[in-house]
Amino acid sequence: MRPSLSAVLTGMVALAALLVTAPTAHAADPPLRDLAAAKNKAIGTAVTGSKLTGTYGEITAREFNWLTPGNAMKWGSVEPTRGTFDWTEADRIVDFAEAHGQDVRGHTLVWHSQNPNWLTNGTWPPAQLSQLMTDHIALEVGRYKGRLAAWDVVNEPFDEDGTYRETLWYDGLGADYIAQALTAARAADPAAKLYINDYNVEGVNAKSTALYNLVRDLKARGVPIDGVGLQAHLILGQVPSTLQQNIQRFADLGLDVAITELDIRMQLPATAAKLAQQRTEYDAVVKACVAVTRCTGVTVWGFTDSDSWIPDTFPGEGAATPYDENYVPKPAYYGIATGLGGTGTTPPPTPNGCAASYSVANQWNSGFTGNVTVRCDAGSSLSSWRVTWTFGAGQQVGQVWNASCAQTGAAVSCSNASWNGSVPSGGSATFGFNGTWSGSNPVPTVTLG
Ligand code: 9MR
Repeated sequence: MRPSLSAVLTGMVALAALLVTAPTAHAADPPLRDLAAAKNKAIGTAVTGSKLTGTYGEITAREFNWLTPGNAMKWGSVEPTRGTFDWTEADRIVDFAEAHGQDVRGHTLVWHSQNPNWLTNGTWPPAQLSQLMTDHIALEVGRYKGRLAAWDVVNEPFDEDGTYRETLWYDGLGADYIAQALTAARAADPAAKLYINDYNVEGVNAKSTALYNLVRDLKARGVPIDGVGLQAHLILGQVPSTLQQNIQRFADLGLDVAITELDIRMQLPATAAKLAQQRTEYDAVVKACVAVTRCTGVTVWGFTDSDSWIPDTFPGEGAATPYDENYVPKPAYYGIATGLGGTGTTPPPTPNGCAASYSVANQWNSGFTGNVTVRCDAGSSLSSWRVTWTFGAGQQVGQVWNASCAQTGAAVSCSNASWNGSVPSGGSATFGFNGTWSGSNPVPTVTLG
């Protein structure tokens, strides 16, 4: 019997769908640090020393070849009381890095912020201020002599218009504090690369041109300066188009350039479209560095949204880093991988083989749609699952699909539906719900149990 026309068409559509969705074979990507090493680049992250255990420690060790202490080496952290030092956190980070074959970027010696009160509130004649600064540098750089690859010696010396920022240092010592600090750092550790680090200097603009003129003049005068740090605290949709050109002009001065504090923040909720755009932008920033030989690498300012400064500083914004609060890699992670020459198709291992992640897919006046995905690595699987979390701001789960959920107070517990309890090796299951919120709608930490 001849098949009917409609049966033929149905068959053709099914075949076409098969051709389109058939999985393509991709070479697996190694961890980011291996991709970076193959390009002779650094891939770094800011870290909190006290968190370097468990999953946080595993990811830090596996994915990164450079670490920057986010706060641990700042003056206010190491000498909270004059003459009384606390090196615990800083030592922990340096020890961890050495144990895992990672370089450390010291951050930071001379800054206007996060200084101890005794220093900020004191009245210091210029000679004494200069002595305090150079003694501090000699002590801290000397303590880690031979162990740190680079130092952000001076942090954020400029205002947006390219004039010097009026700080304790500038007001007391004039612009010469910068040369004094660099000279003291070189004396304390001749092997460490010395940087000036600032933000909003990623593109060509008044501030980056002031930085350019400064380092050019320092070099001409023989003041020790090895590189500039472009912090790169960026906003989604606003990656400067002149980034690579700007990196190149510093490189052409004979200086190294590092992207030192990359994050790309967005208005919450983080929708799939925004996260996809963020992936493209992470890829573009990394590629701009890879394209310039003297760009040494890229450091992200915290690798997980649970360890990012953004939500506290910019209420309503966040999702700025490559991993979510549950240590599940976001599209941005794959953007870094492709930026470093990887395929961007290989999920990195998940802690314990399987994990759950939560995202707000959509949000309006008083409602939102949440999505939760349970994912297993190759070699791990589940026959049933339960995901729990605690809402932080009075949110309430309403209609649920592809799971059944119960909420008691702030505590939510969701179990698989009859048809999606089994998560195969390398596979995933997703469920969703509509909820209500008011005031704020923070993403909770979810647990797979
Ligand atoms: O990540 C740091 C955060 O934990 C601190 O609260 C904050 C205080 O200013 O400093 C953050 O790190 C800054 C870095 O040292 C210099 N560039 C800007 C970073 C974000 O503020």
